[in-house]
Amino acid sequence: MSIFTNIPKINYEGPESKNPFAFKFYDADKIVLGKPMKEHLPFAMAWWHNLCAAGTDMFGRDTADKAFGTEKGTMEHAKAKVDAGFEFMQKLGIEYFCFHDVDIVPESDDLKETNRRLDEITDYMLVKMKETGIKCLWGTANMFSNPRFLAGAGSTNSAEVYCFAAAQVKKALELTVKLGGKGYVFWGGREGYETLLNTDVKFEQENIARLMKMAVSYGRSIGFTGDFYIEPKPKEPMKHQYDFDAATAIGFLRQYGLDKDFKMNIEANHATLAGHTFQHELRISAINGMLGSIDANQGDWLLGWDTDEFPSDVYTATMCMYEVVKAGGLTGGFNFDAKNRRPSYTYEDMFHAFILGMDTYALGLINAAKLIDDGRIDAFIQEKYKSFQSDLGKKILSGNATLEELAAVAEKMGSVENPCSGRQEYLENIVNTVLFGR
Ligand code: XUL
Ligand code: CO
Repeated sequence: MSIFTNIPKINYEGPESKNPFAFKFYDADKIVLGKPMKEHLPFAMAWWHNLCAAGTDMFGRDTADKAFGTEKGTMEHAKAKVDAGFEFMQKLGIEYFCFHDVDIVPESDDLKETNRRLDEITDYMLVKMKETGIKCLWGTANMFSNPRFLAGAGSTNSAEVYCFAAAQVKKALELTVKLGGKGYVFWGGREGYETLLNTDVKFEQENIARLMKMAVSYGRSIGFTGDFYIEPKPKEPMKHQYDFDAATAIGFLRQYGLDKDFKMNIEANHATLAGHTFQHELRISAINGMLGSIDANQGDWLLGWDTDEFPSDVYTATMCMYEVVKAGGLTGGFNFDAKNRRPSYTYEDMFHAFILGMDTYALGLINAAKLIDDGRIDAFIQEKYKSFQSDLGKKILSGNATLEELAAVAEKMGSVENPCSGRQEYLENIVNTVLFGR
């Protein structure tokens, strides 16, 4: 049975089109920088926002109908979500989805029953995946919604609660392997603290690392060959979350010997909450060989929380794609961890949102390709650091110079000026010209 009966298959019609149910920029098979757009942009649907979230916030209840003709909280509803999700992805040409365990079934009071439901629903999902060719990008365990995790999952004070975290990770890994997922995500929703008065930070961080180590060893033992990801976020729900940003998470992974198995899943809105640009987080991950996957959304500069909006900011998407292309692409993909605004409550709005996100990233890719082809930004950076190509520069880069030697060079010169202007405005002009010039 079709859910989205009034909505046609979404095709590319080009920027002149006024059809709201068409892509204006995302042209899946169009070749950009040597490969089709769809290969640069493996898009994914987030099960939780698209099929579960219905608009409830701290001030009011659901506005959207995500019952899909069934009663919520039942396995019939879980199956209706699968039907709706696959129809939705097919209509948009989305090839991947991401899920938490509790997105796909109603959680029971008994773990064994929840796991049985998970087996049942993933059997059904596998049938749909075979029928449609749609794949799993990554799976994860929700270790933040259930009250047992009020003081953390890997970071909990209770050894018994820790066992439930372990059980959920174990099951979610099995499901990810069953569905052929490329990645497995840890987002530490309750892994942090409200006050140091009641928190042993060292103890908690070591226990998170232990849980991750167990996950790696179990995952590899059941045939999971993909990447594990940490998804950094500085705050919300906790006042301070341990995976504050990419640099912090990378340091943590190295400290505990997890860096060979893990990469970053960078979310745009989390970057801005950390006081960074999205591009910064991508660059820090890329230069450390840890740019894995992206949660493609955006926040609001006026609001201090995670608004999870669909991406519309073309400058940001351009700089994102600039980083991704330069890093040689992602091992993961672009997961729209984004939700419709609460007043946009219809099925049509769900499609407008994805068309917006996909077109924004297509524009980002087209623009990034233009900036790279233009070459002036790269040329400027080459020029800026060229003094390190001199004999003196090469000596410093070799790591064999001493402070005494370099101080002697400086003393001989007496004074110095930096010969190269930063030229920020010149470069920003180039970006605008490349984006908007004909
Ligand atoms: C929360 C968030 C999560 C993760 C998966 O801010 O981004 O949805 O992506 O747990
Ligand atoms: Co996310």
